[in-house]
Amino acid sequence: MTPTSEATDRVQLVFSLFDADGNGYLEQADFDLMSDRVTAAVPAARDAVKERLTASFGGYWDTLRTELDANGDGRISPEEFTSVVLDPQRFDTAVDEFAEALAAMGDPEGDGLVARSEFIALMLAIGFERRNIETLFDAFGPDDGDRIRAATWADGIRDYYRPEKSGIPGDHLTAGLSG
Ligand SMILES: [Ca+2]
Ligand SMILES: [Ca+2]
Repeated sequence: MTPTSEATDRVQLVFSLFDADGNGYLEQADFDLMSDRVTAAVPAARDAVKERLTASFGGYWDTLRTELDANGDGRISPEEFTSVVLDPQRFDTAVDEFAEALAAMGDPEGDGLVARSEFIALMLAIGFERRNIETLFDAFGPDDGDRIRAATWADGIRDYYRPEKSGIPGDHLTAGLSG
């Protein structure tokens, strides 16, 4: 399958953000940094929800290392990472758990809804641009109380990684980026 250019842009953005220490490779340390940052973004979230998100970051990293580290140096280069969009089913389980765990962090009351403030806090912690985060939230169709369904967000995260998709809400996150 040839990924859409939008899918390639989305995945390149993920690489640049998940390279939390900016050394050009994905490593365990990046996921530890990212995990600490994102779980701190919603202090009201229950410990079990934070622990689930921490575990999902760990599972995500384990999957990347197992599936993508072609040269076995314990880190993922940008070239190795491009396989994410070429063979997405290998990552479905990790992405699915990450999507559910992140959306749950945005719903500290457990009512199935995510308020704009929590959504922005979590997405800023991951490293997305604030303007694009706001546009994405609007694209998810917030209700009169300015909340979206947690399930809508989780679906949006899964779509973000789909190589065949273009014109999805998640494409707002790559707006204004070059390359
Ligand atoms: Ca790194
Ligand atoms: Ca490698």
